[in-house]
Amino acid sequence: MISKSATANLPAPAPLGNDPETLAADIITRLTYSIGKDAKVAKPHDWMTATILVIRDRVIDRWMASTRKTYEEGAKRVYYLSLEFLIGRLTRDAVTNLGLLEQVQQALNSLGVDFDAVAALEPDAALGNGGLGRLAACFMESMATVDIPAYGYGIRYVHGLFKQQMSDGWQVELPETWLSHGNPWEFPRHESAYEIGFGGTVETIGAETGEAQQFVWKPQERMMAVAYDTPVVGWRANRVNTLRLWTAQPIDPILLDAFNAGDHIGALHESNKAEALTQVLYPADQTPAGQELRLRQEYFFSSASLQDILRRHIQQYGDLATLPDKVAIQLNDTHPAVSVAELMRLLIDVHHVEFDQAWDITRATFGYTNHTLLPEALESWPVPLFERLLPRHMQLVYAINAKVLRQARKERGYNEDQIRSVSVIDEGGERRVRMGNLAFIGSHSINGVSALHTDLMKQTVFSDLHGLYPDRINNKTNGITPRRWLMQCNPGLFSLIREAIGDDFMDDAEALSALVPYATDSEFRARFAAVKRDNKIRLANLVAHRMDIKVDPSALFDIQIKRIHEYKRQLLNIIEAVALYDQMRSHPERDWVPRVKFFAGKAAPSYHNAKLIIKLANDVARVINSDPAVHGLLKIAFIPNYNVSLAEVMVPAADLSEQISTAGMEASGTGNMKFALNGALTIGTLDGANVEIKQCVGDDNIVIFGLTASEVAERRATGHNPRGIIEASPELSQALSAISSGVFSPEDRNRYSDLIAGLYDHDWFMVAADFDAYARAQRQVDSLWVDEEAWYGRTILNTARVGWFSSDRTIRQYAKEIWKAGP
Ligand code: B1N
Repeated sequence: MISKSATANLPAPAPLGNDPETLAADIITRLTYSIGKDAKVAKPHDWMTATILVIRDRVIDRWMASTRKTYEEGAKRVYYLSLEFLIGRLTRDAVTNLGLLEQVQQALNSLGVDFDAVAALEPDAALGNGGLGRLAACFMESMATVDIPAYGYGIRYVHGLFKQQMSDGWQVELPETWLSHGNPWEFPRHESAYEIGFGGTVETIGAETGEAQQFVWKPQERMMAVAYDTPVVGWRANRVNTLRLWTAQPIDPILLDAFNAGDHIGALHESNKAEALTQVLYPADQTPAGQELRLRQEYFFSSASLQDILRRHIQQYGDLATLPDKVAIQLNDTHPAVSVAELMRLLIDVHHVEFDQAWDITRATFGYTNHTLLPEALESWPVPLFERLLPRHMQLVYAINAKVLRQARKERGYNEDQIRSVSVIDEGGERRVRMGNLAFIGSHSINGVSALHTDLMKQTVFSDLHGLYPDRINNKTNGITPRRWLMQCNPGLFSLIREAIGDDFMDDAEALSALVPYATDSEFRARFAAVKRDNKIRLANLVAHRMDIKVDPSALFDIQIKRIHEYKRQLLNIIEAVALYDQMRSHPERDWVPRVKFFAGKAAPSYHNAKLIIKLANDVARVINSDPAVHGLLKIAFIPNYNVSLAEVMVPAADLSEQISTAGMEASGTGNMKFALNGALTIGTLDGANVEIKQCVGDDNIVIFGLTASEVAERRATGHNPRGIIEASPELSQALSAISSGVFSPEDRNRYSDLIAGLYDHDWFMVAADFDAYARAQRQVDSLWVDEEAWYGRTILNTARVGWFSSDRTIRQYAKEIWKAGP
């Protein structure tokens, strides 16, 4: 044991040099003494690990200083609870934010090693499915940038999102193993471990004696949550925050009694069960994943995080009454919503706070962000399951619910329909616990992620809760970090902008507006076009190498990258490609604009239609790409295994960004922001943040089409006749009959008949309803494209006017309006 007096006079760590020579020497030192490799035989992975360790060392002083400062100032801490953090690679991010990119590049050069090659070896940490997880990652970087003392809490999945392979055009899922070479960015914290329980019974004490009753949960199963910390470096490294991910471990790695009795496998049962909990990320993005393991993951990370938060608070302040003054906890969707009941349990059962006070503390501490209104994505758990795993939480949920319903009846005069809608328990059919309602009533702030989405929240799923608590719902339009999504992914554009308008935009993305006058400067337009061309050549090389598809970089690059989902309407895009192909073949004499349609994205493994849409894209690509009749004027490429790193190559190469969801269904979108920032025009519906992007870039610099959210709602309510619409559109009918009759699937002519029949019968996603408008909008894009000068004028205005969509702005709004934290 090291005593306090012995630690008082310890020397400070030796200062670290940041010049290329010192960095090079340190890399060699790490290679030798941390990895145990001679530079002469070191493998590329060894260089990567040594480089990361050297960069990591440069982060640590700032990290410790940030932690110390928060403590000394008694500053409020923000905790972002999320089941997903789609962080991607960290090295380029850290080195850019430290301002050491050039020095590290030179250091490695002097050792005969290429930084880009080393950086490319880092596995892409895919601890998330899509936009929700990537938003959490952008927020982490922005919270460090705008100097908010923040912790991200999540799960350290051993297997992140599956690897997507194409087998004869079908998606096949393979396990992803990002930790197989170790993870030099993380620090295991075996001392930060908490016990997590499941199941068992609740005992009541004090019932007979007339004293205040106490409840003691006796879980049947117990395991440990152990922390792994990753530093998150903010821009210019002013602050370094912590991403703390939990891993499950057994309390007893091996059951000695069973082992000694000869049951060597049974002795490992508990151990295996604990470890299974944090093995894999659920690959269901907005598709139901209602298994018990998911609820276990949710409770596991919520409980560990709350225990950690309370320990830190009590250690510094000694008293839980001050919790809301010093702690803000943001629930990233309903995945951590069981935290509401867990905080109540910890306050009441463990810290002996009285119920009403515990409820006040809870509501004042939590904020809840809703990311979707899709009914199938709104989490709810069968009451019997919830009760079996979390018996004490079930009691608390009933008690909280009773309190809210009493208030709704008494103070607001709610009728029985309204009571049914605000209740945490869904009583229609099998009784279920609604996690959205629990998160809502347990939070002082409920936010949507775009202006339209927030309005729809008030009007639809939460209308009666909104009536009960009219000041709680607010909007925080999403954002993206301009460090990763401009400076790092598009160095050519970054330098061009810097040369033109100076450095201000590096600290304030809205200063990009200084580019507006350059939109009419023909020399600047030409240079902007040249940067775009270089980025397109890079993407063209990628598809040539990876897929053996040849594309012409002077063609219009039209890109749709996101999860594959019917509401996102990749199908609309593919059908339009088929219709265009028909037209090109029937009218070879016309001046067709050369186009490459790129797709990438993963489908939930259980989502049949989404997987079929991937196969269709590949089938259509095969036919069109090899048809000499179109003279290469139309090409299609579905690039496998979409991830953050692939997005970093595709986004800067886009001329056209496809944001074509059925209006009212995409809560915000964030890809739309990345493309606009990198100088692409958007073709899109008035959905999610597209509405606000349009307001920023101006109507002439975006191509909007299709039904509005209220028109969609009205058609769904009054009945929609897709068959009539299809029959009235010769282009659409022809494309649909080609697909459903097997023109693209001669080996299985009925492959798409059900998919297409769905469009004739109900067309829930308004593909038929929006087709003509979409096809017209695409031809309008063609006509804009041919006026090259004007095209680049418009794209420059996109870059210039979307600085507002920086996640720094979003985070400042959360900090000021929800968390009451930060400078
Ligand atoms: O969250 C993003 C938004 O930009 C997107 O529009 C929205 O679709 C996305 C269950 C989700 N909403 N809901 C999810 C993810 C995983 C899961 O298991 C739901 N993802 C979104 C950021 O606000």
